[in-house]
Amino acid sequence: MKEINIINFLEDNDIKLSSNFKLGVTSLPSNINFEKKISEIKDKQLHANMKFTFSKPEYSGLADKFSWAKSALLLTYNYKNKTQPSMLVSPGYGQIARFAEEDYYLPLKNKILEIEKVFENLDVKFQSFIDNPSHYDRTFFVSSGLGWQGKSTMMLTPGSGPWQLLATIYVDFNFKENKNSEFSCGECNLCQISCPTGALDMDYKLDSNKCISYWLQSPEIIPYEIRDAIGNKFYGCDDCLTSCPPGQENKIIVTFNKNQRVNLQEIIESDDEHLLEKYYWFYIPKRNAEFLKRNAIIALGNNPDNSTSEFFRNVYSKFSTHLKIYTLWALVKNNNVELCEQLIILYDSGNPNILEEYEKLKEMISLVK
Ligand code: B12
Ligand code: SF4
Ligand code: SF4
Repeated sequence: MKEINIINFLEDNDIKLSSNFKLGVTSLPSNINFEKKISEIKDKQLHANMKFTFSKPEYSGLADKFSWAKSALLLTYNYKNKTQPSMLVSPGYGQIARFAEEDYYLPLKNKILEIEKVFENLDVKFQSFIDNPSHYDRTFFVSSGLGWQGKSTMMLTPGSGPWQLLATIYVDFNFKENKNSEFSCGECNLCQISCPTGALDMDYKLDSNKCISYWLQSPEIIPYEIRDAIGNKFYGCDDCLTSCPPGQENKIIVTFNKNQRVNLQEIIESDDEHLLEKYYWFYIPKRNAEFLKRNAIIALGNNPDNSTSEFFRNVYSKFSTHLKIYTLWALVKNNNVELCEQLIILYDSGNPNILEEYEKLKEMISLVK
């Protein structure tokens, strides 16, 4: 059967792809199956017990899911502008990773909807996936010629590097396949050196147990050494992306993007509903705003300003035990053991969880005293 070029097909159907979008095609069946690799990560416990694609690797990792599908389209959205974020965040402020500075999945979803409409009108069967637990989004990236997988595990394209989000459409239509690209990381290992926790010490494998991006989305209690490594990060981590040379080919202008900086005291004092609405596109465990406030307390502990201790003194009594635990850590971290002890005596001398935490903190206190 005659194969159609996807770009011509979209043009004929009045769909324009701006330069932020790239599109690759893999013919199906493809014989690609990532089940083994995803299971290997899971078996070695590198997935930190996350569910997502790890729940059913035999399905999420399978490229040939649908017997009716003849092609898989991989659409990518480059969310990087011609500017680089500055790492210099003022005291009292936290950082949001670039993929989450606004809802960048929205332009991708809208473009997918536009393409779906064309298939609908032509009565062609399709199935799309974007950041869906049932589908490993990186499946067709290499086979459709868009680039390669880096040692950071990120999918990279010359020019946009890792700064891209991925979506897939399975379709019952024969499109002309793209060729595999022949790029690689070569001898580079800058992402591995830049990762503050050593989460990328094994080439091409991420140990999520050490990944800051994972911990800032986790409902578990964050270990002390990870809290230290989080620095001023409030949501997401970009250290293995900012260091990646293929993402730096544009002229770099260091600038502040206002959407990337957050006033941490404001976050901590915000109304829960307001926070959930403001950051509706964030992955927040159980949609509980408490976890965003936890992240903000850690970032403030690592990046305090002159008013931080006084602020914690004023808000402490209103906090849940969970947030108090992080606040006490933040005070000890900033050498304010006296205030830490005062607050416990004042409000929590009968709270076994706080007393237990204080025992652990004493080890830290012996180091800072
Ligand atoms: C779970 C998840 C996470 C977890 C785990 C990430 C991970 N690397 O697995 C956490 C919370 C840590 C995370 C963090 C981030 N994520 Co995330 N995440 C996902 C999700 C939901 C599933 C990923 C998955 O299935 N992992 C399973 C493991 C097994 O896959 P893998 O790491 O790619 O492993 C492969 C390699 O190890 C490879 N391999 C093994 N040995 C070898 C050897 C060689 C030589 C080679 C070449 C390969 C290789 O085989 C494995 C299987 O293919 C996807 C969305 C989706 N539904 O797919 C988004 C996704 C991967 N995340 C994305 C983003 C943007 C991020 C962050 C950048 C966000 C941020 N700034 O904080 C970070 C990046 C961290 C990093 N270095 O990966 C994008 C990545 C886009 C891209 N360009 O690759 C995705 C695809 C979402 C999307 N739709 O765009 N994420
Ligand atoms: S996201 Fe941050 S912590 Fe995770 S692997 Fe990349 S640099 Fe390391
Ligand atoms: S920083 Fe270097 S090694 Fe890491 S993903 Fe980018 S090119 Fe590959």
